[in-house]
Amino acid sequence: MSVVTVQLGQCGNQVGQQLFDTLCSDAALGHKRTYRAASCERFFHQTAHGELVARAVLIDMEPKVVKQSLAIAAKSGRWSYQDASCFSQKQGSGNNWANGFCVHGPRHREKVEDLLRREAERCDRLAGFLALMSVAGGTGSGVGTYVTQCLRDNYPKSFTVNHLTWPYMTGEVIVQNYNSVLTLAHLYRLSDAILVHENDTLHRICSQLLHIRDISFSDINKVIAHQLGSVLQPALTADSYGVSSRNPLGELVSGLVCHPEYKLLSVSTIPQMPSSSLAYSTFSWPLLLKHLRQMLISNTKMEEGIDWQVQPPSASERTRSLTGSSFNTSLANLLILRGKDVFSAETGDFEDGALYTSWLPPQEAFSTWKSPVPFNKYEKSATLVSNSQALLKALDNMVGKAWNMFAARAYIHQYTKFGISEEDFLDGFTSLEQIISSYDGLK
Ligand SMILES: Nc1nc2c(ncn2[C@@H]2O[C@H](COP(=O)(O)OP(=O)(O)OP(=O)(O)O)[C@@H](O)[C@H]2O)c(=O)[nH]1
Ligand SMILES: [Mg+2]
Repeated sequence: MSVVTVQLGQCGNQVGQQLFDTLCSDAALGHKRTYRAASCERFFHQTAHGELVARAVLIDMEPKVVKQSLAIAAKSGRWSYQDASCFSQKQGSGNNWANGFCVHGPRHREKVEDLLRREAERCDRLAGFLALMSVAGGTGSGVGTYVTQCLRDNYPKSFTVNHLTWPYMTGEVIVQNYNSVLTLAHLYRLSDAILVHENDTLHRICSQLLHIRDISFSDINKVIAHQLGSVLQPALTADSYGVSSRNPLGELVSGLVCHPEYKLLSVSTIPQMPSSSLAYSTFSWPLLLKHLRQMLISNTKMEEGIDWQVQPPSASERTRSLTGSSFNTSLANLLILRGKDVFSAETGDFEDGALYTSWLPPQEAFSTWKSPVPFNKYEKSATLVSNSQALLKALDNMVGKAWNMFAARAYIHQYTKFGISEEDFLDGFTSLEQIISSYDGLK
């Protein structure tokens, strides 16, 4: 089945371009023809001359980044975008969600829907839509939310998954927390699942694990693409005798989002290291999985600095609700393993009931996908997609800062002038407070 990717705004377009590049080069490395064919069917269509064209729609309100994405893809010589699948205008949304959602979105609805329809019709079997965007700017967040609403209206039976890049906490955009609150509150009603990468975490991975000095968005986007690619490339949904996953978005949603109140998914991958070190490193499944499990329960988002003190609560501590404050309780986890000897990897430690909320049995809460094909030059790699309390602190922080600004009535007029009222803000705060309290209450 095929996924239509929708790239929105600067961040969405830059992340998307890197994602397709990673998917394409990984599929070319994969020795198995079936893997390559399945990956291509999922993310590319082929021209009569056999050239790979991304199944993507590129949207931005300013022309520069879309143009750059087209040029970089064409220059790769391995794949390209279709010019006719792009939509851009002359001026961005000025970091204003309301401008994107209330003005640009509705104004260009027809044209954008037409592009989406054409791309969907090009798929023999449509798995769903993957929308890529940042939450801090105006186009990705505002137009992105509007487009997600259009997808929901026009394709009610297809899966829609949003990938969101969260801004640096210290932030470049003064109103980033307003834009984030409005995006998240709306997407929670529209999207099937919300995958999140935080720029702060990605930055730390680049500096501490990949040893990059002058970190650029391109470096950061490679990390996102690596992690997302390791989720989305073909895999078997059970053991060696299992079936090949057909719909990565559908299976992601059904495995991880069992309740509409819990849709926030975080991603961690292990190992991650400079490509020059890969040839000299060997990994063992037990060690990789031991580290990944501890990263999960201690909510350490990368291998460096794992807190080994954090342990799951005992049965009696759970009954007395004595979960340590640093213990990260999960609702559901999906573990994706790729590479050598993958079917010998023992994943039982992730089925420990103490990791999960008491209202879901661990057999329901935990799933694995496996592929013997090494991913993106890593002999072995493990990625965990987790519906857990991992994003709770960052979300609470974001909402708190937005609330403080709102209480001071700062910049509100910039939103009301495009049609977003104070009531709309209050509705957003109420929904997110509810989500925070639900995740906080996971025991
Ligand atoms: N990871 C990552 N973050 C990015 C990238 N480009 C921008 N950002 C982040 O995205 C936020 C700004 O949003 P943009 O995507 O630039 O904004 P936009 O959607 O183009 O909206 P307008 O420019 O307001 O029309 C900030 O938090 C940036 O840190 C990128 O390529 N990668
Ligand atoms: Mg922009």
